[in-house]
Amino acid sequence: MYTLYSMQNSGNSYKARLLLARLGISYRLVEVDILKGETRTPEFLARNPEGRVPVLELAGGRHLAESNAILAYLAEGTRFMPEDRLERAEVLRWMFFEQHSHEPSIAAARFWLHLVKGGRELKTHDIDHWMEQGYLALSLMERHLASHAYFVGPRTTVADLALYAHTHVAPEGDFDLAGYPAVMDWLARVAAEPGHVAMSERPAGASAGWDRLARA
Ligand SMILES: N[C@@H](CCC(=O)N[C@@H](CS)C(=O)NCC(=O)O)C(=O)O
Repeated sequence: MYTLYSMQNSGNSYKARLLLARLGISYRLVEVDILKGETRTPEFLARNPEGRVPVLELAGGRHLAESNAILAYLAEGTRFMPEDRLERAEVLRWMFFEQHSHEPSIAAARFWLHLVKGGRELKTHDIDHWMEQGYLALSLMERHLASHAYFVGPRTTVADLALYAHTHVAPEGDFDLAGYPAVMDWLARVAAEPGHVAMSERPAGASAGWDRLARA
C-alpha cells in the first residue's frame, strides 16, 4: 500500500490525493505540518532531501517526491495519461508550465496571503510580481480552454489535475477569476467528475492510516 506524506492545505499535496481518489486507490496518509518545520527533520529529509511535501512512499520503502512526478507515476497505464506519444508530451508540457509559470505565483500568493499569519505584511514587495505572473498564466489557460474542453485531448488527464489544484483556490491568493469564464467552466467540469474530492476532504479509504508524522 502506498503512503502519502501530505499537508491538507497544500495544493501540491492535493494533486496526489485527488488522483489517488479519482483512481480509487486506497492509501495511508501521513499529515505533515510544514509550518511547524516537520519537513526539516532528519526522518523526513531521509524521505525527501528537499524537505517538501508531497512524498509518495512505494512498496519496498522507495520514495518519490515532486507532485507532478507523483501524478505521472500514478497515471501510467490509466485514462489520466494518454497513450499517444505527442499527447503524453503535451501532458508534460502543461505540467512543466504549471511548475514554471503558474505555481510560483498563484500558489505563493495563496500561501503568504491566506495560510501564513502576517504573510501579507512580510511579502508586500512580492505581491505585484505574483499578480502580474499569475494573471499571465491564467490568461494563457483561458485562451487554450476557450477552444478546448481539457488541456490535452478529449478528457481529463494529469495535466488538468496538476493545474486544477492551485487554480481552484487562486481567489484565496487574491486572484479574481471572474474575467476567466473558460477557466471557471473547466474548473466546474473537473470538479463534477466521478471520484472528485475537495482539498479539505480526508480520504475515507485512508482514514485508518490518518496519522501525525511523529507516529509515522
Ligand atoms: N515542486 C514541488 C513543490 C513542493 C512544495 O513546495 N511543497 C511545499 C508545500 S505546497 C512544502 O513542502 N514546503 C515546505 C518547505 O519548503 O519547507 C512539488 O510540486 O511537489
